[in-house]
Amino acid sequence: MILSARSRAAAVLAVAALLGPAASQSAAQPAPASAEAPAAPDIPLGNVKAHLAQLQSIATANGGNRAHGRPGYLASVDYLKAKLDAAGFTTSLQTFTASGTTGYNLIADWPGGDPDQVLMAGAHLDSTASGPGVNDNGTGSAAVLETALAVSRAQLTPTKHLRFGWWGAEELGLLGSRAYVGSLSAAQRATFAGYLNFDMIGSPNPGYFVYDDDPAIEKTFKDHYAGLGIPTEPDTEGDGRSDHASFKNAGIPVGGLFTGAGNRKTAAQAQKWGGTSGQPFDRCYHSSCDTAANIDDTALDRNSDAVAHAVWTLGTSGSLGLPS
Ligand code: DTR
Ligand code: CA
Ligand code: ZN
Ligand code: ZN
Repeated sequence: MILSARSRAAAVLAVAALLGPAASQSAAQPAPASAEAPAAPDIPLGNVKAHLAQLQSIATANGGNRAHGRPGYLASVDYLKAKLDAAGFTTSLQTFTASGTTGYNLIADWPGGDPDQVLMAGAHLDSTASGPGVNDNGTGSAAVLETALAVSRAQLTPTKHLRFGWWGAEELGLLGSRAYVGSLSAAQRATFAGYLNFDMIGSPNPGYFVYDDDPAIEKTFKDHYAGLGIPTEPDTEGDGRSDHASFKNAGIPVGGLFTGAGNRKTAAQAQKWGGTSGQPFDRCYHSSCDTAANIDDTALDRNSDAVAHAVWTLGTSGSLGLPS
């Protein structure tokens, strides 16, 4: 399938390779709905951190970043794709052109589930040119990867069709996710039950922000955190500033998690979450010091578990309030 030409100020998109249409997945496992939804696994923090260490090494070996159009970006894609292929996912690389340079989205489909109810989880994989981008957004990328690998370890048979995505060129203006959504036909867009976005989920002075968007998705995250006794707040650093906006603009229900970027933690927030008031959630946001040391392990562990919780809960339910 080839994209029809779309004019955009910042990017000319040309899709070279796309995931197959949803219909082609219906021949896979019929995904019997079990009486009780299986419990989500505890995502091992060590596994997530091992992915971050690899992304840091990739940046170090490639001029200190993993930015769009730089070799560290494609090396990051290669690292994830090899893991997903080995775990039994059907992967595809979608190419697009942004700022005159080829960009890449990595898409991974888990065989089975209802092709007319796609639940997608995603994260941008590019950094800025300023640094390795381990919190922004190695954390979201690694948590989504490890959740996908946990789906494989569990050999999950979800009711919904599970798809995972890693976006290129988010830092240039959500360009990879816009290319992906723009490549979908109206019929394909209508198959999406929801899109879950994870961008910066291990900030070193963390907040626990849940996107205030689709109510059913938001409730899934909030209930999870309430059960752990961890207070959450709606995202405060600007709606529409990550890849979920591309999906929301196409009418797809969205949600996600965030631990904060350059904004400063208030005294009230430090009281409820710990950390340092008056300091940024991530003092290394878009800087060379966004390294493997720029992570709060507890926040990363909790949010990685929350990613898996949402994929399991929403992916194995009937509708849970999501449109079917
Ligand atoms: N898109 C981000 C940072 C960011 C700012 N506000 C939000 C809200 C929700 C998620 C992410 C963000 C970046 O990549 O720089
Ligand atoms: Ca865990
Ligand atoms: Zn960023
Ligand atoms: Zn980001």
